Amino acid sequence: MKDLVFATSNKGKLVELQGLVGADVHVRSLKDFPSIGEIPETADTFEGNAELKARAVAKATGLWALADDSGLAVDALGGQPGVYSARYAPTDAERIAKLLLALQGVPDDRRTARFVCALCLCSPAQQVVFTRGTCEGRIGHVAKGAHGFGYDPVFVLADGHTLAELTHEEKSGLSHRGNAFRLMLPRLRQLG
Ligand code: ITT
Repeated sequence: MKDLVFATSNKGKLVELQGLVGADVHVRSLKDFPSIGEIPETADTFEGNAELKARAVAKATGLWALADDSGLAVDALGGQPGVYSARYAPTDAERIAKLLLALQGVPDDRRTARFVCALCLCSPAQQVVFTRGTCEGRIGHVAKGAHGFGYDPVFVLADGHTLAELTHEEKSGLSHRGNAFRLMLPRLRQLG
């Protein structure tokens, strides 16, 4: 069985990705490699940041590394918070409050948004491949639901439910991370 390190310290992402991989790959996380520490996300694209993280972790561990960079692009805010989604405010609750305030008075038909996820897989020899997944929706007016993480409670799908009202399995079936991951799966099954 191959070892794969998920280059993330976000527990919500790890839970989602672990559920997607299945039994063929032995998944480790950055918790198994505490000496690696925080990897600065200095790029201005999702792919650029995913690559920085995947390369750093593959280099430090000598193992295959998979990293995601993801975020929320809100049309009425010109695509913000985008790659700055994690840094938009200090906590999930404050990020949601800031987003709802920024969209105050914006009608439903102009609250369209999408989650974007870039995945980068890096080999022990530093070869990289990328996939990208998206998930379309709009920003609601109040937080709803207790599952998921981040902006999930205000991200409303076409059927009116928020992502936070879905189970892990339901979310993975349609999420940006799930979509990017499914595109990466054939490559993960052939880790050499
Ligand atoms: P790592 O860099 O350690 O992976 P992070 O939280 O800093 O963790 P990102 O830089 O990729 O991750 O930031 C993505 C942010 O976008 C994340 O913190 C959430 O606020 C938001 N986000 C991404 N995917 C999400 C999802 O599936 N549901 C809700 N919010 C999400």
